[in-house]
Amino acid sequence: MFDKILIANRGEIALRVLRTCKELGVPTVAVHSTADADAMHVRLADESVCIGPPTARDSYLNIPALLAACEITGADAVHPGYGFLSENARFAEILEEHNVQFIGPKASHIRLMGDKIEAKRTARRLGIPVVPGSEGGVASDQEALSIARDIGFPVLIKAAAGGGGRGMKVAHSQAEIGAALATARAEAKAAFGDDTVYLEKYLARPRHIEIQVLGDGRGRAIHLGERDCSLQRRHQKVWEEGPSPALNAAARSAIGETVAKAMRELQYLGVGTVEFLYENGTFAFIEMNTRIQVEHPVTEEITGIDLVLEQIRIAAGNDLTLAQEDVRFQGHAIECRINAENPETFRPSPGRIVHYHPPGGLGVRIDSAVYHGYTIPPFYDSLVGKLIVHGKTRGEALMRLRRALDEFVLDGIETTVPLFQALAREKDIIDGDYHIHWLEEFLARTK
Ligand code: MV4
Repeated sequence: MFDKILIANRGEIALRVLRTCKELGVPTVAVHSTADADAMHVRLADESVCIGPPTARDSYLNIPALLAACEITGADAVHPGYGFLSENARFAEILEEHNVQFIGPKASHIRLMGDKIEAKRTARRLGIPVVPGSEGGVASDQEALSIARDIGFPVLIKAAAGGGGRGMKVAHSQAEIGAALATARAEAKAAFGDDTVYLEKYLARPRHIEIQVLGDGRGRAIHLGERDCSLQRRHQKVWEEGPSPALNAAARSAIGETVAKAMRELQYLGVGTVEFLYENGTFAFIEMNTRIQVEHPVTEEITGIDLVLEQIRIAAGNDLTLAQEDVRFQGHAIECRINAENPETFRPSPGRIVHYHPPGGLGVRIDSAVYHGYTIPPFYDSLVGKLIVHGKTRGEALMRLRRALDEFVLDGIETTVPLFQALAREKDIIDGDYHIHWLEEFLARTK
């Protein structure tokens, strides 16, 4: 096991990693910007190092400062959390060059999945169903048109360096394809410095279902079921749950086994999430994330497996000891991302928290780093905490969610709690009848 783990992150995920380190008995180092001197992760870590000014580029993304912090404290491993440097292959390599273990996948796999064309090519080669479209990048209007005629309109142009929805353009007909291609290319060039684009069949109202995987880098890999993350706004997930209301046990193990087999072949190491669009009973791969995700507690609640513990054990060179048969899915979990935002306009609402009393009781988990009197700084994302409920059935989880939300006291700032109180009482949500555009349509009609 590692001698000391440095956590290159802040907020609730820094705390989440700290908790597992404490359970493992591994000493921890927190890093923080000058804006985060009062943060909970700094208080709970064994040691802390200030790594720079508030701007993330100068602190949480500052690789030389992080290396210096490892050197000063003697940390022999770094957990990157999510966001920041978590999917930076170069960071993983640099740590390795300095004999510090990156707690995450092999740099080659991070790089592979960062290129959306290569990721899709790999998925296809490994037998994972993909969205119909171009084999690689599209070079010309003629090529795009020819593929679009083959697969049928509408089509979607995506950036190879993209992901997260930036630089996507829909073309509904032949007449729109030239402009869509030009706009997508220009946006991709501006955003990522790479104008490579590819083309896919546009799926109108799919669900977003992602499969959690775990591999040891030596050919053992399992799946931990799925999360349904269809409820999102502007590509920000809002509500995630598992199992998906759209799948039965047979569909789950079929797609799960397909993905696990692919990860064995790839010799994937660490945790990963394989993202699909799901429409008319069909899965179509879009992307793979090579980090621990915000919504990982949904999987932890339904499997009882500590994903951060597995990440650390595997990064330390241990074999995967969990077999697929050991994974038993129990009940249903729902996560709500509570943001410091106006629940109607979604305008950020940083500031001081006065009166904080989070809900508790059976089946209620709060992953948050805020406390009574804490001031949320304006420099980072607006996640205040995650409320995760678990129940024997989806109905019980929903009942518990309504109860927990009504119990929540978090004053001094605006939060999205009222949005979740409304969602947990909506018929379509109660019926599990939603897709990736449902939330934005709901917000437009209740405005
Ligand atoms: C799509 C799609 C429809 N058809 N691909 C958006 C983010 C990026 N990760 C992939 N995205 C989409 N790709 C095809 N072929 C619709 C989306 C999409 C979406 C996907 C998942 C969750 C929310 C979304 C919201 C809008 C569009």
